[in-house]
Amino acid sequence: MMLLAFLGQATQARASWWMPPNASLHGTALDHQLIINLWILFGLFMLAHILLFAGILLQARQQPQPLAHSRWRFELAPLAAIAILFFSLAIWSAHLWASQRYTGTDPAAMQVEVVGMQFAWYFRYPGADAAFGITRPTLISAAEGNPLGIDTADERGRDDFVRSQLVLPAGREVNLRLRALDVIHGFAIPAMRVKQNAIPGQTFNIHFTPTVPGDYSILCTQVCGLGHAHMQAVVRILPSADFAVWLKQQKAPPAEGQP
Ligand SMILES: [Cu+2]
Repeated sequence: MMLLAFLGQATQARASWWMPPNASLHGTALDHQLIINLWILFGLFMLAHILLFAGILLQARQQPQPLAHSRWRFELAPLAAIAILFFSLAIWSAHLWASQRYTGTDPAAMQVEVVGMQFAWYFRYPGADAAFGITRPTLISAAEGNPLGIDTADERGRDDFVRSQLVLPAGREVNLRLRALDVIHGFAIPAMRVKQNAIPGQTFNIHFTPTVPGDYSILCTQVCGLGHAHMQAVVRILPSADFAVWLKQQKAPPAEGQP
């Protein structure tokens, strides 16, 4: 009965301690890789303990003998096998990660700039010209509705608009340009299986395809200061027709605090 009650509780708790359901195209492969890793590690853990207890029981019955030269083979072979296994897993996961970071983005991908600063995320859309305008640190003024310092003297920047909520269409690839204005922040959307640091002075690109419409949490995963725990935002994935309507409604200059 105790066990049943525990299993029941564990199933209920699963929603909070396991990852949220995947809502992106590449996430399926990542989840698959994680599950295989966990099963392999569980198998090795069990095997190691079976060998350990078998060794203890056998030792208790037999007189200890000096290590024979031929036993090296039995020790080196499993060691080599485990090394090959771990290297293969590492190469496989690095390959999956690189496909999100380093391979080229679809030319038709949405472009959005994500800027982290203590303690908020800002999302800049390039507007109708699909090009981001120049930003200048001296123009940064959240009070004047220009938190990223967009220079309106640059024609490309005039139709840029900045929002505090990320809105994306389902089924279309998006390329995020990640920047940080003050310290290192960690941009993470657990439901999209996306995670990448944003570092001042550098721009990182990360691309993915959201598949399931809905609202998902965006978190900061680097302790970036006292307000770190509150550095959260929402990504809203809309069906592509709804997204087109939303995009039409957006106008530069940015309206502060409007999704
Ligand atoms: Cu942060």
